[in-house]
Amino acid sequence: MMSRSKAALCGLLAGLVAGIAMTLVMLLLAWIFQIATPLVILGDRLSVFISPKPFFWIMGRVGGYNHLKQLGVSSSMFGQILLGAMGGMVYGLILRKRQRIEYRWSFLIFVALPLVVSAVLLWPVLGTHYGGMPIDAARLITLLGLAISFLFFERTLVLGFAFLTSRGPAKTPGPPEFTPHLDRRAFLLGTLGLLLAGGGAAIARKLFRIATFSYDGTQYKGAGLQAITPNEQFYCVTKNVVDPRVDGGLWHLEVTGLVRHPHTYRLLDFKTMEMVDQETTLMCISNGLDAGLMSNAVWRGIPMADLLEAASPLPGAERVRLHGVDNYTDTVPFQKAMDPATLVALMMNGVKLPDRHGFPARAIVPGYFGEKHVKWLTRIEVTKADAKGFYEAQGWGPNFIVPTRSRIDVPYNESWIKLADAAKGIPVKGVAYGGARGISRVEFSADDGESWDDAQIDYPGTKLTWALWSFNWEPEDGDDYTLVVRAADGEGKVQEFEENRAFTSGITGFHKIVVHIFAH
Ligand SMILES: Nc1nc2c(c(=O)[nH]1)N[C@H]1C(S)=C(S)[C@@H](COP(=O)(O)O)O[C@H]1N2
Ligand SMILES: [Mo]
Repeated sequence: MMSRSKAALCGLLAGLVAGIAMTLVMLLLAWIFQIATPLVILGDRLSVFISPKPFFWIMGRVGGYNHLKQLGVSSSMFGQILLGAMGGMVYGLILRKRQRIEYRWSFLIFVALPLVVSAVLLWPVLGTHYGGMPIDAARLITLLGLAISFLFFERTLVLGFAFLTSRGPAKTPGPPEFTPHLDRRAFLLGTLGLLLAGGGAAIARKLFRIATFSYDGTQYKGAGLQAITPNEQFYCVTKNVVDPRVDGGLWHLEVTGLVRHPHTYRLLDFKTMEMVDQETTLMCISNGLDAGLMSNAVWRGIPMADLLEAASPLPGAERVRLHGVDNYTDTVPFQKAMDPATLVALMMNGVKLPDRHGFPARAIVPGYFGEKHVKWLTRIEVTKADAKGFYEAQGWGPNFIVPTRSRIDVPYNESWIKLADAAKGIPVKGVAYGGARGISRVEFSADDGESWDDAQIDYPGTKLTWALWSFNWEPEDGDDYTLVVRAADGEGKVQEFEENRAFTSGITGFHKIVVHIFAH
C-alpha cells in the first residue's frame, strides 16, 4: 500500500489537473456555444444577496464594477480549481484504502453530486444563454454544459490518478513508491496540466477581448452633446462579463404567467406587426448629478400592451416581470406595461438594436430608470404584486420613477476663462430631464442659487425625453463663480433635493460647477 502522504499528493496533482481541464471545458463551452458557466452565473447568483451599500463599498474597494466582475470570474476560476485539487486529494486517500473505486461511485461523487448541488444553488440563473436560447431550453443546455464539465473533471482525475500510481510495466513489480518512474509520470501529468492551463488562458484572453469591460459604464455628456445620442455613443450599463450576442433564429419572445393564452413570437412574426416610433430618454438609477449615464434615442417597436392584450391577462395581474436572455429580470406595474408608450423596441435610431443595447428586442419603459428597460428581452411574464427583479432583489428602489434632473455640460467644471474672452458672453449649455413628465422650464444661476434667470430651451424634446438648454452668461468681474441649473418638469414642479429619498431610489439635487473668471 502506498503511503498516506503519497496518495494525497498524487490525488492533489490529478485533481489540480482535472480542475484545470474542467475550467478549460467551461471556457470552450462559453466561447464556442455561448453557454452559461458557473464562472459567470455564480456571480449573478451571489450578487442579489449583496445589498446596495456593501455592494458600493466592495466596488469602491476593488476599483469599480469592471474590476468587481473580473474579481468575480477569477475567484470562481481559482475556487473551482482549488476545490478540484481538494476533491482529488480526498479521492487519493479513499483509493489508498480501497485499492479501486467502481466507476459508478466516482461518477456519483464527481459528476452527479456536483451537478445536483450546482443545479440547486444556481437554479434561478440556469436559464441563461448568451446566444439567445429561450429560458427553458437554456436551463437544459446549462445543465448539460455542467454535466460535460464535471465529466471531464471526473475522467481526468480518475485516469490521471491511475496513471500516476499504476505499477507500470509488469516487469517492475512492487508497490509504487517515489521512484524515478513516478517522478517522470508526475512530470508528464504536470506538463499536461500546464498545457491545459495555457489553452484555458488563450481562450480566456479571447473572451476578455469581447467582454464588456471596454464599454460598460460608457457615459454621454459634455461639449458636443446632441439631442439624439448616436448609437455608438449611447450610455451603456450591463451586469454581464460578456454580453449576449443573440442569434435571431434561436431567439423567441414569450408572453406567459397570469394569462389565458400564453404566446410565443419568433423574430419574423414582428415583421407584420404595427410599430410605433418614439423618442425616449433613458437614465441609470446610479447616475450621479454630474454624470452621463443618460442618453436619448428614437426607438421603434411594438406597444407592450398589444402583446399583453393578445394573451388575455387574468385577474390578479399586478406586475409584469421582464426577462433577458442573460437571466437579468426586472418588474414594472401591470398598468405601466399597458401604457401605450411602453414598448418592446426592435430598432434604435433607424437601425436594428446594436448587440450591447439589447438585440433583437428590449423594453422601453418611459420615465422609469434604465434598469427597467430590459435588454435582450425573451420573456414577458404577467405576475402578482410581490414579484421582484435582479436589482430589486438586491435592494434598489422602492421608487423607480425618475426625478427631475438637470446638468451643465458646457463649460467644464474648474474651467479658467479670461474676462476679455467673456465679453460677448460665455455659452452655458446642458440637458434637463423630467422622466415621462417632460420639461417646462430651465433656470440658471451664476451665484450658487442666490438668483435665477430663465435659460433658453433649444431643444424641447417631448414629454418622454430630455430637453437641451442654454444660457448666455455675461460675468462682469474676475471671480470664482458657482454655476447651478434647475429644471421644472412638465407639471411645473421644480426639481429639488428630496431629503427623504433613499439613494437606492436614485439621487436628487443640483448639479453645480465652479468657473474661474480671471482678469489677466
Ligand atoms: N438584460 C439586461 N438588461 C438590462 C441590463 C442588464 O444588465 N441586462 N442593465 C440595465 C441597466 S442597469 C441600465 S441603466 C440599462 C442601460 O441600457 P443601455 O446600456 O442600452 O443604455 O439597461 C438595463 N437593462
Ligand atoms: Mo442602470
